[in-house]
Amino acid sequence: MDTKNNEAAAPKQARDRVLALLKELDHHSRQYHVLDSPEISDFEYDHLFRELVDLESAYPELQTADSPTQRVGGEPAATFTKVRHRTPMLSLNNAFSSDEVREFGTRAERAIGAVGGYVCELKIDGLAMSISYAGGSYIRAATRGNGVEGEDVTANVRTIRSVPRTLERVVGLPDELEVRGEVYLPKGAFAATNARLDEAGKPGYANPRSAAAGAVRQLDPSITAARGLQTFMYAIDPPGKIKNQAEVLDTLAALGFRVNPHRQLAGSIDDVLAFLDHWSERRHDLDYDTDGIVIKVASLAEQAELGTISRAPRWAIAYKFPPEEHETQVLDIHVQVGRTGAVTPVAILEPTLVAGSTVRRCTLHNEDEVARKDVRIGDTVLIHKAGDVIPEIVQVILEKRPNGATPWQMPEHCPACDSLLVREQGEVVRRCLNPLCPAQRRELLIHFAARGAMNIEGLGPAVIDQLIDLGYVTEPADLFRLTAEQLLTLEGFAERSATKLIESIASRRRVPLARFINALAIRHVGEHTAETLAAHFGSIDALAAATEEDLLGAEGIGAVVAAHMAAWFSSSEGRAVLEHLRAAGVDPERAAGGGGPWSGQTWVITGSLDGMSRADAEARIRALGGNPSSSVSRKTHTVVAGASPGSKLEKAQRLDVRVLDEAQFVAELDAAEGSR
Ligand code: 1X8
Repeated sequence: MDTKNNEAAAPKQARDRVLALLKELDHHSRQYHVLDSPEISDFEYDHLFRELVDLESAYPELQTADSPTQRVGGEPAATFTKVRHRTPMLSLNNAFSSDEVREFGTRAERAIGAVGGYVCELKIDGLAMSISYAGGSYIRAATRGNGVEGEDVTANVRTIRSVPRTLERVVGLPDELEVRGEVYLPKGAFAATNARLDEAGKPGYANPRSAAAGAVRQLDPSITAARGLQTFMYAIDPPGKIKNQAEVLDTLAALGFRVNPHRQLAGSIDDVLAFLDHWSERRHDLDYDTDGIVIKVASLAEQAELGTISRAPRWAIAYKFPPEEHETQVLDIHVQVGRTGAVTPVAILEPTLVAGSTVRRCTLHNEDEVARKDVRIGDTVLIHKAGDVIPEIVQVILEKRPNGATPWQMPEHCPACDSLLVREQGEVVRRCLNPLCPAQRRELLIHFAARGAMNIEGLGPAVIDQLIDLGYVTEPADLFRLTAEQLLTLEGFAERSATKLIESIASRRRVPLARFINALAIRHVGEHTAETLAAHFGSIDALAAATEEDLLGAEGIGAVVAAHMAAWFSSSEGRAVLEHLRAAGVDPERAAGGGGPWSGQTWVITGSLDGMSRADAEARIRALGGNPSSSVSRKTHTVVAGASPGSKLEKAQRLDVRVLDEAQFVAELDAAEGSR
């Protein structure tokens, strides 16, 4: 830092603080922008940043050229090619209160005399992206990176359905242009991504933003494609004849982009504040995370007049919603035994309203996590919801810790059956390995009856608990032997409801194979994996007879899942469960995959086909027992390369997978269909 000319001007305290802030911000900026794993909230980061801005403006001699206030964001990661943006992608100054929003308006008005109006838009908590078009065709996509240079993610962004490959014609726009906006993951897709990762035994993402960053940064575009990314675009560069921001949004929509419908033209700052108030309350109702409101001077001419200072425009500001963090108390820490025996500590909380719903408990994941956060019974803690969905303890408020609170310890024995809990090497969870453990049996039965599994209507946890307590049911097969007389002894059952439940159970003797496989609750096998296995093996007998090697031959089944499956089907408990179900008359439907001449084969179509639609081609593959897929791997049976095939063809060639052109494909289809 060059401070030698002004040694005396800034007090040592300020100088030390600036140094500390630079170091801290640099670290967090790298965690966020480069590594996609932030350690502090955006809100905390913004506050540190703001403190630095304030110190630098009070003591300009403390400002250095490499201060984060002088640039925009972090460095791009090394694996993607760098791309220079046509004009820098700016970042926005933040406002944390309505007073600061008013000050923004006052400053703008003072600078140019009068402001004609503002446009308010939701600030999407995603990844800023710049997408280039030439002659109406998609050319390139780049992340924001450091604002000047980003990463080339053309192949990945091409997979996002709401990004048009060709633009609708709009008069008055130049031939070459960049559009800008956010790429994000809807809350539902975030939950699905984490469920799949969990199923595969991999750690999930902390929030939709990092999940979106992870999806955009995949080296294999077919993984990106499967994650369900979405976009909202909000800027055009250069804007051609467009006069104001409302017109920018309308033009983007006319070009074929997805544009957020929630926007407000505001004549005055008071109107702006009404919009902020409205969305502070309503933002949790949306299917995506929004962390604030972007307020822009509407007229592009006024924007140009206001200009940009170093890193941010003077014509826009981001109002940040206060973080939804709440204090509550840890009343107790329970340990919960899951259906696979995994034991999870759960904090029982003083009920608290967070992000639109009441939180009463939250998972502490595992004993290491409890130790890392040092959560103790009686502690006051700060909680929030990751991705607005999953409640989490952010931190313990140590000043409020009661005297005598002791570190929490994981019990040595299962709380339900008292058998010794085992932590296997390399695992973070302890497990109860007793197959007869009542807690596991209960979870297993609940899972068996649940919506994604056998889907037995009217058979929820409360009924299952009573059935277990009364000794009517210990394993899934027992459900199919229940009588109406037995049900009448349960709380809340009458003649009609008892008959209805018996009928609803009986109707589930025949279910699609994938449901049945999922219902067995084998470790690492969830809905998605069950679908794959059903399509590949076709029948429960084929699956039960499969060796570990056979299992590895199914698309997307890795070594861990294959090992667990094989072990389950050869264990005496697993066999007993199956045999008893069979004896009770449960007979899952055969999956289409088992039948035809192409059963067990995975086919991938890339590029476009002349003679038929992709949907028709996939339907014909399926009808022959094959499994159409969107991603190429070593296990792919054949890749069909249509016109202008993508990277999947290259990958097929690299992996030595069989490739057919359209004519060969049609010939094989015809031959196989004839042979049926
Ligand atoms: C960032 C964002 C902007 C908008 C929405 N979401 C964001 N994350 C918008 O203008 N609608 S503008 C922006 C930026 O300029 N850095």
